[in-house]
Amino acid sequence: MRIDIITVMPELLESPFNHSILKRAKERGLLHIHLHQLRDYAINKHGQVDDMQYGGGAGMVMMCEPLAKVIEKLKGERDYDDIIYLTPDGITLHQKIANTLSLKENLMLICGHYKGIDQRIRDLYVTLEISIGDYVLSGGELAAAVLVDGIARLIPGVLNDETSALTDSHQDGLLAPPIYTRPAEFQGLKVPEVLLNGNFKLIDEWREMEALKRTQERRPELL
Ligand code: 6GU
Repeated sequence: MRIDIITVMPELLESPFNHSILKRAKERGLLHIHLHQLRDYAINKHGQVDDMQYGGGAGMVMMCEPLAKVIEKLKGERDYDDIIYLTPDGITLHQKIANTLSLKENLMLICGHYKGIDQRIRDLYVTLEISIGDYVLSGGELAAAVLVDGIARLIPGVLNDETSALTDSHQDGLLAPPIYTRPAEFQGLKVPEVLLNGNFKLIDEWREMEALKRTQERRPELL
């Protein structure tokens, strides 16, 4: 999968993709991330990419021309499955969306800043608008990092134990059950007996029950 990210702050996105699973995905050639500095497509030599909004009001708007220029350039080089704008008024990111996007070949991500981008770029180019939750971030970069992480770990071959994504919270519509490792007793708290006896049928049943219980307690609307 190739992901092109358009941003005025590429430095903010360099580190998140160079650790752990995403790093491995890149090293295995399963994920290619390309950062594009929007200011390289600015309307003048001052690197201007934003302007005041029509109708008045506080906050700058990211202008059409620089965005159109970089989007057109990239579109001329390959076909994109989706051009995604990260925005708090998009659809809320959900595991199903991550699953779907993990099967794509080429994605383009646009990170907004200030008040956001000119509506005409959304009308002309954007095919999917995603928010990562009902709260406000100061830009789309951290949301893009969240989205890329959520997608990349689902690309076939990225996770070492192929089944491990299947038991994540949310993958089967339930929260994950409690998990334990050594020691068998810590500060008086014992690992549940069922996990120690090697009866995998019982263990599966226990995990299923605990997942249901946890979901019922914390996120009943998921059931
Ligand atoms: Cl995608 N962008 C910004 N700026 N804030 C957000 C968001 C995105 N998702 C939730 N809050």
